[in-house]
Amino acid sequence: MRSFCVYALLSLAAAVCCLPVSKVTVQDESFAENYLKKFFNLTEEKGQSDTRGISPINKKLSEMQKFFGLKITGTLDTDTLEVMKKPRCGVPDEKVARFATFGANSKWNKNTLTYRILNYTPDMSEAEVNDSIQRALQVWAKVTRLTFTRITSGTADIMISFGRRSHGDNYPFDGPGRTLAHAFGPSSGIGGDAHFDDDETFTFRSSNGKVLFLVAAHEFGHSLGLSHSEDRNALMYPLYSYRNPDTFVLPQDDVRGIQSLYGQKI
Ligand SMILES: *[C@@H]1O[C@H](CO)[C@@H](O)[C@H](O)[C@H]1NC(C)=O
Ligand SMILES: *[C@@H]1O[C@H](CO)[C@@H](O)[C@H](O)[C@H]1NC(C)=O
Ligand SMILES: [Ca+2]
Ligand SMILES: [Ca+2]
Ligand SMILES: [Zn+2]
Ligand SMILES: [Zn+2]
Repeated sequence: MRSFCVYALLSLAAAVCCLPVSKVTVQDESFAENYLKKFFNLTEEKGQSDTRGISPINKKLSEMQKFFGLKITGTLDTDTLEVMKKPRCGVPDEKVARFATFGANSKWNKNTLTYRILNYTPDMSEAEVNDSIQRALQVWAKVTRLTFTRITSGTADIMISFGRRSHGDNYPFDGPGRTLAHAFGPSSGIGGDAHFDDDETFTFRSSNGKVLFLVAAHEFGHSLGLSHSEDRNALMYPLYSYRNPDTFVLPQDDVRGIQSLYGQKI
């Protein structure tokens, strides 16, 4: 009897240790489908597989895995799911989808732009928000001839606001986590505007929350016409990562990108 118990315990332990650490659930699958629709222009999830049996979802999963430097399996594995759940920018990663939805012009045809802060987040003081936004724009002004002038009434090129869920465009935010902000490429109207998800906690320089300066500097890259970079050190990489805002220097990949649009500072 005693030996049977030990055996039963051992085999139970073996069964537990051999289960996958985390398993892809049905909810994960529909989450992944929405992610691919939002960021990689997945349009027909139930579409025809091609002659090699590859469905539109498998194809988009491979594209996404390639973009993020993951192992290209074309299936929803746990590494892929993990990247999908990371905090990120709301602008699509795939070029076609990005240009159709977030502004078609590649650049402003003027070097003097205006910005206006329409409202404030309760997470930080007004002075901290003003300062974060101003420094985020200077990141781009430092390496080009672009200048940014703040206005406090009327319509600016870059209208900056904080909002939750549905906030007046066709791209509602998603509550706490995942999407942090989005911005529209150069054009009139909503073009150039940057929106921040106020279900996030924004900070001045603490790593305990999302540093507004870093999120804003990334979004203003879009406001000026840049798209996402696959270079994981670039500011224009779509996933958020903390960097010390006091010692921040614009990475080379971003300098090259913005100077290809607006030239160098002279
Ligand atoms: C998305 O992909 C489809 C093909 O699946 C293509 O016809 C369409 O132009 C793309 N849509 C956008 C918004 O880029
Ligand atoms: C922040 O900037 C606004 C103008 O956008 C200004 O009215 C306000 O006084 C500033 N707040 C602080 C605390 O500096
Ligand atoms: Ca605008
Ligand atoms: Ca969010
Ligand atoms: Zn972005
Ligand atoms: Zn928005």
